[in-house]
Amino acid sequence: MTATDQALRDLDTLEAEGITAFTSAGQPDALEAVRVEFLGMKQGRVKLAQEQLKSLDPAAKRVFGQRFNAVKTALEAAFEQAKLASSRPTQVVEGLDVTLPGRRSKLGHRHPLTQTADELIDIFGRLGFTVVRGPEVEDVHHNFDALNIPPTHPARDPADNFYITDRMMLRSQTSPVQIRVMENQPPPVRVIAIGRVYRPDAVDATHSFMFHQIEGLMVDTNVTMADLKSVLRLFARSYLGKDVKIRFRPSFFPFTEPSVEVDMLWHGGDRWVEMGGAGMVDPNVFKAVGYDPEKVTGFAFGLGIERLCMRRHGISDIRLLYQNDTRFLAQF
Ligand code: FA5
Repeated sequence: MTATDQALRDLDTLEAEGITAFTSAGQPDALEAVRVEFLGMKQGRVKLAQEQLKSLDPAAKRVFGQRFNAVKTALEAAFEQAKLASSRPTQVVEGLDVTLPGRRSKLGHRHPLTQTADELIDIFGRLGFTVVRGPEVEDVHHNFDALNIPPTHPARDPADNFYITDRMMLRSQTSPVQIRVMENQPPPVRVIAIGRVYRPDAVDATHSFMFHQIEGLMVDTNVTMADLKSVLRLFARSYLGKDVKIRFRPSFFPFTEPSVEVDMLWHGGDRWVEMGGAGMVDPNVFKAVGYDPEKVTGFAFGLGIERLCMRRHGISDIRLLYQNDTRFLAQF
């Protein structure tokens, strides 16, 4: 390697080390020390490199001189830039202390009613029920007629329902989904339907004008009332705990015969609250959907989801579920 080559290499090293030193200097004191080391007038490394020029022959001088000037300019620029950066304050915004720890943003989660619905789907899924859906804006035929509820029945009173037209309404129960399923598939059937229902009920601790129901329907050969009771007991124990007490009361629904109402012992243990209605599918309903009541039997049930959720979590008032108060919702 010639002396010129060596001198050019030294210039490369000088440039690389100088730029690194300027960029990492940081504080003004350190930067000044780096400036003296590289750009100092007397003993600076740039000055010393310039001294080398003198000993080179004219041809080498031209090559070395050009490169030397470039290195010197680069280092001066690096110094100016570092000086600017070091004089910039690190905490510029008034009233903002950037050294304080950050504020954690709150993570949302599923509403307790959605959690309840998901758990019910899970429990009934293990019992072999699949999920189906039906419309919330329903026709009177599916909400009443096909369910064996005659035109004169008090349940159809306009004061007790949200009619949209003579033929259409907001469904008052999830039972019309039973009809829609049976119209579209032959037996056997084992389904649940979850969704909103609407009734102009007076609002109190256990009643709302919009609430959710879970409907269950099982149709096969030889389905009995004993199957209905076991499924509902199994479900109640799974969702509300092994020591939950439920009772069946004889009742009447036009679309089941016999019919029962199912109560659960409320939290606190001092009163029974109705959880839902159930029964054996009435032969007239089977006829309306084209099933042969001589060949199949089935049970159906419809439970109030809000009340199940309230019993499970010890919630005393249904309105709490609809107020969207995050202090309440954050507990679930
Ligand atoms: C029915 O709606 C029947 N369709 C249930 C049924 C299905 C019977 C299949 C037989 C076969 P009922 O009106 O009782 O039944 O309502 C069922 C449940 O919904 C009640 O037990 C209660 O838990 C809940 N529920 C009724 N009204 C309200 C309300 N206004 N607010 C909150 N929950 C209610």
